[in-house]
Amino acid sequence: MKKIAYLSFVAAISLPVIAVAEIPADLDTDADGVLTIDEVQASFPEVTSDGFSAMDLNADGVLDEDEVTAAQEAGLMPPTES
Ligand SMILES: [Ca+2]
Ligand SMILES: [Ca+2]
Repeated sequence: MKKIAYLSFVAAISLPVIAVAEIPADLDTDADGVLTIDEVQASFPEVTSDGFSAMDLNADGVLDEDEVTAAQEAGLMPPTES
């Protein structure tokens, strides 16, 4: 039973649909669904390029909603009001 519950949990968190979109509209000024460093720094000037790189887990130069969520949970980006 325990293993089945675990697999169900993994399946659940693997479905993007389950995740609430966490890209705040007031940060994503061009509304493309990801945050560039310029968009992040517009709201959080204290975020450095090194800090941005730390948040950009897949190093594609932008933060998607998973990376924003992870960054906020890790305290790298201040939580935003929605
Ligand atoms: Ca954007
Ligand atoms: Ca990224």
